[in-house]
Parts: sequence; structure tokens; C-alpha cells
Amino acid sequence: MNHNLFATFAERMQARGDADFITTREGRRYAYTDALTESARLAGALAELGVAQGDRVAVQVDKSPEAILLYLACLRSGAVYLPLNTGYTGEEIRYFLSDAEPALFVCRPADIAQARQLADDTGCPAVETLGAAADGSLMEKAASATPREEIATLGERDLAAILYTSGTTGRSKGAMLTHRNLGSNAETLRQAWHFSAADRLIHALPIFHTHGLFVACNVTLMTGSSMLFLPKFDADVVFEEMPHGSVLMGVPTFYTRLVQDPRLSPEATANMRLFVSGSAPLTAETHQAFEAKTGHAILERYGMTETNMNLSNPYEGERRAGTVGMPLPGVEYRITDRETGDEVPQGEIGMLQIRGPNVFIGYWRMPEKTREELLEDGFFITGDLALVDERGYVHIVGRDKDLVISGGYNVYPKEVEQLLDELDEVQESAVIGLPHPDFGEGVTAVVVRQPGVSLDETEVLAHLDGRLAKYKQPKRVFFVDSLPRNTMGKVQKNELRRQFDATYR
Ligand code: MLC
Ligand code: AMP
Repeated sequence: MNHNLFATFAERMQARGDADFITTREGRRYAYTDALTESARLAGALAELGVAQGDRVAVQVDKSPEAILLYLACLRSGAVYLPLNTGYTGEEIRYFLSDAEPALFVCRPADIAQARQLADDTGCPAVETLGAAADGSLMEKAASATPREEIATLGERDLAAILYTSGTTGRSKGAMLTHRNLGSNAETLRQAWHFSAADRLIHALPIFHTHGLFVACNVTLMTGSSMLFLPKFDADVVFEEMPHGSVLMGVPTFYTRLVQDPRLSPEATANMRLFVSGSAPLTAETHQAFEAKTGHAILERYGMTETNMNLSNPYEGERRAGTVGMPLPGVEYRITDRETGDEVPQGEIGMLQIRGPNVFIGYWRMPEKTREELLEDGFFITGDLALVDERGYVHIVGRDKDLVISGGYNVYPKEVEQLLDELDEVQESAVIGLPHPDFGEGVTAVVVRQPGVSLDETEVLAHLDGRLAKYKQPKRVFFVDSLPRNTMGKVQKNELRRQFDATYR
């Protein structure tokens, strides 16, 4: 049996023929047959570039339908798709290229000089470009390549993608996701969320993370439904498009922005059947305000890069504000005591663990990290703290990991602190997340200066600029005489969060 996810997609794509797959507001359109043809051409180009089965293809490009065709070409060829946040700086990319050792790096046309340099430095043999207007050298190569119609034969544990997720130590870890992981989750979500070929998803998320790439695109491909590709979330455009769409998937920031908009009404959302939220906590207030203004209860679900989607509020039945619902079919969870590892009684808070066909097979070239987080019995330790209520709905109540989630993007404080501590004027630093009305949490730095030196907020931010992706950079920097520590010498971030709580409110 061939476990290649593309084999499943191809059957459904053929069945949909000339129906829309991806359209854009600029009038670009790929029907399903076009996607089959173009992905074969791109697969041909990959083969000509020397990309073999199992090779990584690193991709840092602006959002476009062609980037999804490249993803499909990788699946078809058995190559491992490795998408990278467009906000990553050259230094961040250098790490990913040296760690993943891709056979090909696809970058934006404007980044070609830097990309060539990084590829040279890290031993990456090929660099091609792909632009948002279907321009760039990769599409040129595809146009003249011999199409590769063949679908690579793959086993159950063969990789479809590696997605890097930041680590508590400051070093990003590559989550290895198999064709089975992605395929099982897409099929589960298609059924759980009642997707049909008539659906039209308003796609406003980026396509380099699980949410916009796998949840949105794989479910669409499994269903044979269509997507309107927007370059980014823009409330004006979403209001224009809702009368022609049926589903919106977003991070909570989408919904807090929509709720504040006077145009939000039952009429504006009358054509929509489903609003999904995830990647960060949706507050009960936003959920309730959205429902009061539209009549739609947002469906909140819970997932991770390592696991795809795990828990979801029901499609039919009550979608409870402030909860992430129940396990999806085939997914198991348990909530355990952080010390003993034993399951805690219903209603008590513990560490959330997940098992199922959706759970990744490990971190790329990090066997020890894998063993720490992926237990022998198959349960993955999420790092999230949860409880289950008397009706079986799971509540995510906090995080056991030192992580800030800003507008749905994860920021590990350690990575920022390491850069701050590089400054000669800095004695030590702590990075925390504070309640933020737009991003949910705002990345905030608290810095202790060396005695007698001068250093201000602008200078600190200037040091980070260009070294860290924009979304990881602190929105504010505060200076204190010393950091609060407990008896073990550990910085008490809770204390700092209390002290600076009102910053963005
Ligand atoms: C943009 N900025 C951010 C930011 N996004 N800062 C912090 N956090 C963010 N998420 C910066 C911009 O560079 C800009 O800086 C300033 O903030 C204001 O930008 P904006 O125009 O208001 O932002 P916008 O472009 O509208 O983007 C906000 C957003 C976007 C929320 C729409 O960040 C977004 O699409 N996030 C989705 C992330 C996502 O897909 N996560 C899924 C991960 S998968 P300046 O200085 O230039 O003004 C996952 C698993 C799962 O978690 O369960 O799904
Ligand atoms: P990532 O590593 O980017 O995949 O982010 C995964 C993390 O996002 C999880 O471990 C949670 O902390 C968080 N997350 C995702 N969905 C939700 C949700 N619905 N509610 C609360 N946190 C969430």
C-alpha cells in the first residue's frame, strides 16, 4: 500500500476536475485539474534540480497559490516540505538550512543574493526563487520541465514535512510529520467540521504554519472544496468576501478585530457556515461578543505543530466559550500530575498529553528531545496545562512551558533573552508575555543594566532589529534594578507579569 498522501489527494482532485481549487482577488485561478498538471510540472523541475525522495525542500516565500503547488509537488515526489516564516531574518534562516540540510532552498526573488550566500555557507546545493505573482526561476524551470506524473511510493513513517517550532532552550526543533500524520488529521477534520465540496474557505492565514498550511489546505484538498487566497488578514477584505465564502479559519486576533468592527452583523455573516479559531486562547468575551453580534458560535479547537489538531468543540452541539472541546475521533488525551505522571481526577489541573495517528514521530536529529517529550507509550507531552469539566470539555488553563503566543505566533523568551544578554550594557534580562488587546499576549522585555551604564529602550530594540523576526521583538522594554528570584535562584516571571500587567491594557 502506498502511504503517500498525494495519492489520496490526487483521487479527490481528479474527481473535482474543473472545479475551483484556489482563487485570488486578482483573478488568478487554479482548478483542481490545473493543480494536478502544475504540481506534476513542479515535481519535474524538482527532479531536474536533483531533489530526491526524502530530501528536504526549504521554502521561504510570500503567500501564493504556487507555493501550495510546490507543497503538492513535494508530496508527489516524496520530498520533505519545509516551510519557513517569511519574517525570519537571514541569521534565523542560516540555522534552519544548516540543521535541515535541504537539497533545495526556494526563496523570494528579492532575497536571492542573501539566499545564495546562506546556501553557500551551509552547503545547500540549489537555490531557486518563487514570487507572489507566480514569477521567479522555479516557475520558469517548471514551465520547461518534463512533468513527473508518478506518485512516489512511501511507507507509513515517511516524512511529508518538517516544521520548525521554537524550543525552550532557544534552539528551534524540527517536528517531523509523516504523510500518515497529515492525512489522518485532514480526513478527521473534514468529517468533524462537515466540510463539503460546496465550501469556500476565506484563507487569510500565513501558509508556513500548521494552521494555514495543514488545517486549511489539507482539509480543502481532502474535500475538493475551494479557497480564496488572501495575502494576509485584512478586515475590510474579509467583510467584502464573507458574502461569497462559507468558512473562515483564524487566530484569535482575527476575531478580536472583527468584533470591534461596526460592520459585524448577522447580515454580514449570513452566507458563512463556520468560523474556526485556534493557535492561541480565544477569550470567552470574544466568543460571546461574536455570537451576540452574528448568531455564530466560533468553533474553537486546540492543536500544535507536533500533533496537528487534537481537540475540538463540536460542530453540532454546544460550542462552549473558553474551552477547546473534546478529543477528535482517533485522538486520545490524558491530564497528568506534573510530578508523578499519574492521571489527575476530573476537574483538576494537570499536564495535557496527546496520542493518536496525528502525533509526529520526533524532532529532526534530536533523539534526546524526542524521548523527553514523546513517551514510550505514544503520548506526547504538550507543555499545556488543562482540566476537563464535568461535561467533558477541555479547558486550556495555562502553559508549563515558558512560551509567549503573540497573534498566534510562538515566541520562546529564551531566544530573545540570549540576544539581549549579548549587549555589553545588559547584566541580565527576562522576557515575558503580557495581556495585549490585539495580539493576546505582547512580548515584553525586562532588563537589568550593568552598573553605571546608560541604555534605553530604543537602543535595546535597535540591537534586536534585523536579528530577530519582527513578531518576536518586544513591544516594550522596561528597566529594573534586579530581577525577582525565588529561593532556587529562578527568575519569578509571574512576579514580573504582575508588576507590568497594565502595560497594554
Ligand atoms: C505582525 N506583527 C506582530 C504580529 N504580526 N507582532 C506581534 N505578533 C504578531 N503576531 C507586527 C508587525 O510586523 C507590525 O510591526 C505590527 O506588529 C503591527 O502589524 P499589523 O499590521 O497589525 O499586523 P498584521 O499584519 O495584521 O498581522 C497580525 C496577524 C498576523 C495576527 C493577522 O500576525 C497573523 O496572521 N498571525 C497568524 C499566525 C499563525 O498563523 N499562527 C498559526 C501557528 S500554527 P511594525 O513595527 O512594522 O508596525 C499553531 C498550531 C495551531 O499555532 O494550533 O494552529
Ligand atoms: P505551535 O507550537 O505554534 O504549534 O503552537 C502550539 C501551542 O499553541 C499549543 O501548545 C498551545 O499552547 C497553543 N494553542 C493552540 N491552540 C490553542 C487554543 N485553542 N487555546 C489555547 N492555546 C492554544
